[in-house]
Amino acid sequence: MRKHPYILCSALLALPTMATAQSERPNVVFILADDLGYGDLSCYGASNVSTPHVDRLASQGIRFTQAHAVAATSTPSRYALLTGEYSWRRPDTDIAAGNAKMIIGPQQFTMADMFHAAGYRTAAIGKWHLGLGDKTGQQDWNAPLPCGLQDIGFDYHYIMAATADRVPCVFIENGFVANYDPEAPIEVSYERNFEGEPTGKDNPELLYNLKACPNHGHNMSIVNGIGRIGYMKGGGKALWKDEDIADSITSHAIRFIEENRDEPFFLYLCTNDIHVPRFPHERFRGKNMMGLRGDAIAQFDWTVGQITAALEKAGIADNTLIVLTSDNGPVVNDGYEDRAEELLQGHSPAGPLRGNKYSAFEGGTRVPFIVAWPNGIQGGKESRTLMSHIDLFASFGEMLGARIPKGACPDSRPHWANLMGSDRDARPYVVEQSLSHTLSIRTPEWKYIEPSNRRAFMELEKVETGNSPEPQLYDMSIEGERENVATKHPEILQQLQEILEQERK
Ligand code: NG6
Ligand code: CA
Repeated sequence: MRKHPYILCSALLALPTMATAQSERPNVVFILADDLGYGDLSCYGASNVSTPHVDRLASQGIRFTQAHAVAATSTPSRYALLTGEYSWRRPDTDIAAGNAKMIIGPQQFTMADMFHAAGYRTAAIGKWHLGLGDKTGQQDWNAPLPCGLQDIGFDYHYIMAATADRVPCVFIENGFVANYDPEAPIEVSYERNFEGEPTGKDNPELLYNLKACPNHGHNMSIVNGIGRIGYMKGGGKALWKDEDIADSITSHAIRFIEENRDEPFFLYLCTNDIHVPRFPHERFRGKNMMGLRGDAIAQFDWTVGQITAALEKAGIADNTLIVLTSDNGPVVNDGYEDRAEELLQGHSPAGPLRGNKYSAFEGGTRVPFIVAWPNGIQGGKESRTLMSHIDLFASFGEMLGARIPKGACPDSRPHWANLMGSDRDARPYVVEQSLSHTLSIRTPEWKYIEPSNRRAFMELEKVETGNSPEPQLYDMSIEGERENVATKHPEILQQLQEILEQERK
């Protein structure tokens, strides 16, 4: 499992000026929300929902307004974050099925490997969505999986294989189904149903918790009165209840914090909130004016409050660095009849940005991004520095003084000082990837979206994809990407096209 024995960590020699002294190295808690939009938190302008715990974190740290996920959907966004390699370089990083094999190979050096090599205890808790096992569709869910997170640097994991709307609907703990029920062996298929098992399509009367939208993929197996993508059989007492997912994730994260209070740790904590199916615990359900989507935001905020309280209780809050962000932009209707759209009541999930999850427009990838670290950062700041998740790997490496093997995290650049609030030597541009692999180059002033013949609008989700057969150029001093100025500024268009061409090489 220790793949790179030659990497000596703490090598303060590697980056002597930036590396933090070993004794002061912070714990790192990386909180990755799912589908949480740029406008979904009160500290980013939301008013129909209140997020006091996140707001407090922002007031103690830095709130970034120009930070970007690499991609506008989950799997590629997470792949790039953990490997420091742009997802669009690899053809197999699109939204993964629940029975996809491990997308990050055991030979790849990940962000978790780096922390592990630096003497940190490492854990992944919550949504995974990067595949498990060594062969797609061939996993035996009734035995330990042959290839897993232990092979890419995580000492501990308690994860959902994919998303809550995809089977298998069980948690995996250290390579094996948690609460495994030997009376109910698990079978999973993304091709055909198992004989005698009801589906949302044929048995809509069994969808007692949430109905799926007609003509959407959420009409296959039914678990906990909710239709899913994919088919599964069995599971018994191991099956999750959607209303308890946030509690399970949070309690496992707290336990990891308590158990590791005395040594440095890296906790990669990915919430299920606020992805569909949105079905939070009854403590939250029915409480927000926007219905389930608002309730899920409140539940996300609760998780953040629980984590910060656990750090305080363990006496390690001051030397714990928290990064809070989202894997991609927001979507309102993502395939369940949860009334999210009709109940928005003026709320704009992407704030002032155009586009949503899936889009090449800013709403697809510009995400909330908060960094707090009482020992290292003076709070209450806002940063307009251009940032990308792609740089977190190398930036943490810079903080650790880590030695990174040749070829690892090829697209990640060290920008630790920017994370700490300085605006000097910032990234000149970020690359953004949409659902349909349309790439954009965004500088502080401009945004170029490459031409694409793919669809311009997603009907059910009501999402503008940003695709157009024409090259698009937007002046980013005006929020909203409304006027394509490509023909007015051919020289800028050409510059950005050249940058993209270079990056592609
Ligand atoms: C899409 C699903 C959507 C959601 C998304 C993944 C359909 C029509 N839509 O394919 O509901 O599950 O995948 O979201 O099936 S993500 O945030 O994990 O990328
Ligand atoms: Ca997502």
